[in-house]
Amino acid sequence: MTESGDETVTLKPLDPFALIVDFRSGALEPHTSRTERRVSDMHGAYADEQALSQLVKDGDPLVYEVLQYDVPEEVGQLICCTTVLQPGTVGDEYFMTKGHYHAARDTGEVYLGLSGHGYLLLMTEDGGRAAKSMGPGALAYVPPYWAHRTVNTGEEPFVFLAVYPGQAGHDYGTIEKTGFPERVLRTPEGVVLR
Ligand code: M6P
Ligand code: ZN
Repeated sequence: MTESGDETVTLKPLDPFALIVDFRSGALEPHTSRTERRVSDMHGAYADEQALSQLVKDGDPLVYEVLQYDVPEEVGQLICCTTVLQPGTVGDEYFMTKGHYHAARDTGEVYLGLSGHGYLLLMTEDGGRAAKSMGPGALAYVPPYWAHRTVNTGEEPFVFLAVYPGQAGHDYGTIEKTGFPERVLRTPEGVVLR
């Protein structure tokens, strides 16, 4: 227990741990949670809602999964997880994560590319925007206040590690309303950000 002024912060004891990350597959062992998102979980995210409905009818493929060894969602903790984003498109738009702001806006995040290729799209509520190319070894910094979404532009799974503060939380609602300024499209000329 630590005391600072009037505030008392209690951290639950947590033993040190070491996990094994398979850079190619994104497997994290052991993990205590696995979140999967299928095409049917992505309504509203892609421009081509008709293509999305067709994909749902055709078997509702997996878009991505997040593997995590859970720690308390508290100040002082760091959450570590791997994301495995499958290759594919909805219409001409590459598979991507939902994307989120942190509920606690003043928290950042670090992404490390492990395998495959894609983009990290970022934006702020006051009009900031950025896109970072991601591949094996790319270390991307998401500053506080920046929403973030990843996109797989390759032919194999795009796998990355994320580390972020325990209290961050996920705000998906704001993205559902505003979307991201850029869409990442498969075109005959190659990958286009539009
Ligand atoms: C990264 C982290 C996670 C996030 C995941 C999938 O691993 O940022 O916090 O859950 O990507 O992204 P989203 O939650 O936007 O679907
Ligand atoms: Zn985040």
